[in-house]
Amino acid sequence: MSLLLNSVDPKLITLAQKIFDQQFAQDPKLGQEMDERRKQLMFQDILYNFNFLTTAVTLEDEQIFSSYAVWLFELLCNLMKDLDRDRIKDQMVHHYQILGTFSDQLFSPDKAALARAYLEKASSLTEAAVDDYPLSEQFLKGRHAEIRRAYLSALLRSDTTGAIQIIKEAEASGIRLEEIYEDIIRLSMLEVGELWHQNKITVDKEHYCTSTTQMILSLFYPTIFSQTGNQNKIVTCCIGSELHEMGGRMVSDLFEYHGWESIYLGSAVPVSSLLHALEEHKPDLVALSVTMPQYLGLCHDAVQAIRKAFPSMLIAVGGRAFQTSGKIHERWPVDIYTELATDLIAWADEKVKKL
Ligand code: B12
Repeated sequence: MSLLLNSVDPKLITLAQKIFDQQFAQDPKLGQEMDERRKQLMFQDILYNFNFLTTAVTLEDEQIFSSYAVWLFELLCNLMKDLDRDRIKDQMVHHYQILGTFSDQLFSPDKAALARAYLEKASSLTEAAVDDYPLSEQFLKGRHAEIRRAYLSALLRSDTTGAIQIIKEAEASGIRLEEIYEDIIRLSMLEVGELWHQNKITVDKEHYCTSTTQMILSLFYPTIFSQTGNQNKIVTCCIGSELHEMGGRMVSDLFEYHGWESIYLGSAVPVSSLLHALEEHKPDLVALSVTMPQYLGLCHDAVQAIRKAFPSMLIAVGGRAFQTSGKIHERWPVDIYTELATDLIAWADEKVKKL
């Protein structure tokens, strides 16, 4: 988008410069985010915004500016992939606020009020557009779809209090902990991954979603760790340099909730350390979690080493990596693979009872 500056009224250029300067003065982050090229485009966009606002106000057609605001937001999101949609929304809303304070200089008094109303509408539409992008069918359909949508939306707006509230309300409404874990939190994290993969959210937003979700999981610990035990023990860990530890954590938590004693070793556990822990704790079941397919080889090594050292110990494998394989677990000396932690619990409760 380029405007021929020399064809623009010099008064508008002066006004645009004031708005531009004010936005940079009031928002120190902007200086780091905008290189020279972006600054030039932003300046041109201010003039472009004047144009659209003037057309809408003169014709008294609010939609002209509203449609433009949503279009501009999506354009900027595509142009500034390093910035989060939430951040670009903040920039735009801030811009519309400043523009509103200059409306008396752009319009006659009666039209200035109209301009401010249009700018407010543009701000609220831009706010709504932040999480207006296609979500996967798996995410949108099925049990508790509305709650997970609300949860994801709170996360994407960095609304920590709202995210906690949604999960607490789900718990208070009687939804089972297993369903909160698997239907709401697990599927929301899966969608976070999809959005990151499609470049719709930045790495820092994905990290925030993860750390907030981990904090929210910890809110259940007083409940989880106050269940009466059944003498069964499980050791869970992630193999290789695996940093994805929330799946293993959920497996461990849900077993603890079902009365098992759970020992979770966390992420990136070397096989020798795992064997040491198994020697110490002598669990009924060891559950290995793999998310990244490149650690399947190490998981296979771990399975063989466990079989050799503890021939009668039950071994379960799971995690996203197995879903990307051609049922590789069927060729391994493991007792079971399940997709979900809850399926493993149902199997393990029965199996350990019979042993
Ligand atoms: C959060 C996250 C991260 C975080 C993890 C932080 C943490 N503390 O865990 C961080 C930022 C570290 C990360 C890093 C990376 N990530 Co990442 N990450 C994710 C994300 C968004 C969510 C993972 C998660 O927590 N899911 C929620 C849990 C609860 O679900 P789950 O793991 O599936 O577990 C459930 C079941 O699978 C099962 N289960 C799990 N384990 C077991 C075990 C047993 C025995 C059983 C029975 C069941 C079971 O039970 C759980 C509950 O039901 C996923 C998206 C996704 N689709 O999973 C991407 C994702 C896994 N990451 C991906 C990538 C590419 C990476 C990086 C390579 C990015 C990079 N360039 O650096 C690195 C690799 C790091 C490494 N060496 O491991 C890709 C992997 C693609 C691929 N090729 O396979 C994904 C799929 C994103 C995507 N859509 O592209 N990531």
